[in-house]
Amino acid sequence: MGTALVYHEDMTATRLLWDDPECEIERPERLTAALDRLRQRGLEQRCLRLSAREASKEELGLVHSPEYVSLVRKTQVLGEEELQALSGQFDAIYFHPSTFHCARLAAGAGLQLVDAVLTGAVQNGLALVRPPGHHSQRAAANGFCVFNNVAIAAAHAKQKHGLHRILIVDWDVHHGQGIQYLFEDDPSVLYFSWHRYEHGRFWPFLRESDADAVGRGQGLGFTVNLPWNQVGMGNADYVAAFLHLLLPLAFEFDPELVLVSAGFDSAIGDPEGQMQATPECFAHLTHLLQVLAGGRVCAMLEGGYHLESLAESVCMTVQTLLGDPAPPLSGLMVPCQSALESIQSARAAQAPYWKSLQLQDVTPVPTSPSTHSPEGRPPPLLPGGPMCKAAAPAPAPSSLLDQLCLCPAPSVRTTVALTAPDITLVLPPDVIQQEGSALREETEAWARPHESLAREEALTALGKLLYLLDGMLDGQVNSGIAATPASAAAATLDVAIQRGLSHGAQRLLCVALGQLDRPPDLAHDGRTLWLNIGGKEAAALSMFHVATPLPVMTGGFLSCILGLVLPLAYGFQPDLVLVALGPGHGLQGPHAALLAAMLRGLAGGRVLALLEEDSTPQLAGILARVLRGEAPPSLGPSSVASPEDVQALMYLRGQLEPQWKMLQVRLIAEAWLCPGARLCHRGRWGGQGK
Ligand code: X5A
Ligand code: ZN
Repeated sequence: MGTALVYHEDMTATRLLWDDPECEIERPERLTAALDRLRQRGLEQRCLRLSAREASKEELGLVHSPEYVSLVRKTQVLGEEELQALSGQFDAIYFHPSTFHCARLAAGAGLQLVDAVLTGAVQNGLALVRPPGHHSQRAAANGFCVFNNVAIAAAHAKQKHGLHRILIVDWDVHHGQGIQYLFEDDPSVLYFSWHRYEHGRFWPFLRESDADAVGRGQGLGFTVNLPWNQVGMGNADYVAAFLHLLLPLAFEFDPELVLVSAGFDSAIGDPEGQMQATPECFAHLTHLLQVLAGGRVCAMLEGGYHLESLAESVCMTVQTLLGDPAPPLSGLMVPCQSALESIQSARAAQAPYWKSLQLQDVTPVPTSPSTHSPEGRPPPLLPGGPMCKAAAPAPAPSSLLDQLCLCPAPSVRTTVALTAPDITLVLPPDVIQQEGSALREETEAWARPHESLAREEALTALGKLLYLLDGMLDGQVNSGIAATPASAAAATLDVAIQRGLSHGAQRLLCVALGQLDRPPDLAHDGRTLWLNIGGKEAAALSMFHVATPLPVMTGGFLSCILGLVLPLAYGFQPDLVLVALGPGHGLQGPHAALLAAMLRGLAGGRVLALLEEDSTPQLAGILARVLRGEAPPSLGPSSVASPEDVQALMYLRGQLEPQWKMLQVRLIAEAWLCPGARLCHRGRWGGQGK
C-alpha cells in the first residue's frame, strides 16, 4: 500500500551559531546525509514523497502551552546574543532565527505522516525532520528538541482520528522524558523507551528514567522504561529487549497505530550512544513492529549524530517499511549480562500491569524434566555437556548471504508453486504463480527413498517444490509457498531439507507444525534446527531438536513465538527457513500469518512455506501476502496463555537457555550453569566505546 517519506528542505536551515560542544553535533548535514543515501539506494524514489507543512498554533497547543509557543515564535526576530541568552535558559538547546519555522515543519511532517497512514493513503512512513522532539516538554525546550513531534502526532491521532490505543516506541539512545511526562497518566498511549542510563550517570540524569517509573494513576503500566546501564549494547541486546519486553506488552496492548521516535544515536559509531547495534538491526526492529497495528507504523527522526551510521540506519528503516526483507544480523547473538539485568528489572516492574508477563515470572522452572526422551531418561541436551559456543554457529557467512547483501531485493519477491489452481483468485498481483518444475528424473531420484512420494500427485508437487527451492537458493526468488498431498508432507519436507542443505544453505531452520517428526536420517551436525509445534509434550531432545505442543490460546501462541521460536531462530541465524503446516496443524489463518511474517525476519526473508494440498485458498493467500511483505492482520485483544502453555514454555526455556542465550529472560548464576560462560561473550568492552 506504500510508504510515505515526509521532508522539507527548509528543515536544514536551523544551526548552531556559536561555540557549544554539547550542541554542535545536531547539524543540518544529518538530514542531507540521510536523504542523499536514500536517493543513492533508490529508496526515496520508491516512496510517496510528501512535502512537510507547518503545524498550526492549535496543533502545537495539543501538547505545549500557548506561552511557550509564543516564546519560541519570538526567537524569529532575535539577534545572535539574545538567542544565545535564551538558549542558555534550557538544557542542551540552541535557537536560530529559523528554529520556529523548522520546528513547526518538523511537527507538521509528523501530522502529515499520521494523516496519510490513518486515511489509508499509505501503509507506513518516515518523517525526516529536525529539530528532533522527544525531549521537549509542555513549556520547555530540551536536548536539541523544541516541539515534541511524536507527542503532537499521538495527541492528533487521538483527537482527529479518534484512536484509543497508540504505541510509541522510542529507540533513540536517550530517554524521551518529554513524551513520558506528557502521557504518564494516559492509558491510551503506551510509551516504551530504552536509553543509555548508566545508573543515572548519563544525560538527562533523571531518576524517572529508571525501570521503576511505570506511569501514574490511570496510566500505571503504560510507561515502559528500559535503562541500559552499560555502553556497547548490540544487536542481540536490542532484539532480546523487543522479544522479551516490548512485544509481549505491545501485543497485549493491541495498538491501532505505532509511532516510532526513531533516533539513530543508538546505532554503532554514534558519539552520544556508544552502542554497537549495526544498521541492519534497525531493519529488524522495524520489521518486528510491522506485525502490530496492521502494519501502521509512522517513524519520525529524533537523534543520530554519526552521519554514516545515521544514513545507513535510515536506509534500513525505509527499506523495511517498503516491505523488503531485513538483511541478516551480523555478530554473535548473545545478549550481555547487563542487558539481561535491565530487561529482567523492567519485566519485573511491569509484571503487575501485564498478563503476558505474569504467569511466566511466577511459575517456578521445573528442575527435572516432565517429559522424557524415548529411551526414558532425561534428554541429553548436548553431546559433551554445556557448549557455550553452540549459540555461535559457523562464523563464516554463507556465500549465498553475501550475494543477498549486494542485491537485497530479488526481482521476484514471492513465488507460489501450488498444484491446486484456485489460489490465483486470492493472490496479490506481484506474487508469481510458478509454472516450472524440476526435471522428472531428478525429482524421481529425490523421491526414491520415500514410499509416500511414489504417487504421481506427490511427485508432481515435489517437482514444483524443488524448482521453487532452487530459485530461492539461486537468489531469483525470495520466498515461496508449495503444496503437497497430506500423506506426502513428511517426506516432502525431508527432501526439501536435504536439498536445501546440499544446495548451499549453511543453516536451515525448520518449523514444523502438526504431526511431523524429525526426519530420522537427518544428520545431527547442527546445520538443521528442528522445531516442532504440535508435539504431544514439550521436549528438547537436543539443542537442535525441540518439540512443543500447539498452544491453545492466542496468548499462549504469542508467548510461544516471542519466547521460544524467535529467540531460537535469531540465535541460530539460519540462511533458509522452512515452515511446514503438516497434518493436524490446527493453526488459524491469522496465527499462521503472524508466524510466517515474523519468520520472514530471518534468513534475509528466505522462507518457504509448505502447505497441504487441501488447505484453503484463503490460507495460501494470506501466507502469500505476508511473505511478500504485507502486514499480518492484527490478532485483536489477546487471551491469556493457559497454564499448560506457560508450563511448556518455561520447561523448554529451562532446558535450552544454557545453549540458546537469546531465550534468557532471567538471571542465572551463569558461571554455575555454564563453566565456560566468559568465553561466550564477545570482547564487547575491548574494542570501541568506553
Ligand atoms: C534528540 C537527542 C540528545 C541531547 C543530548 C544532550 N537529543 N547532551 O538525541
Ligand atoms: Zn538521542
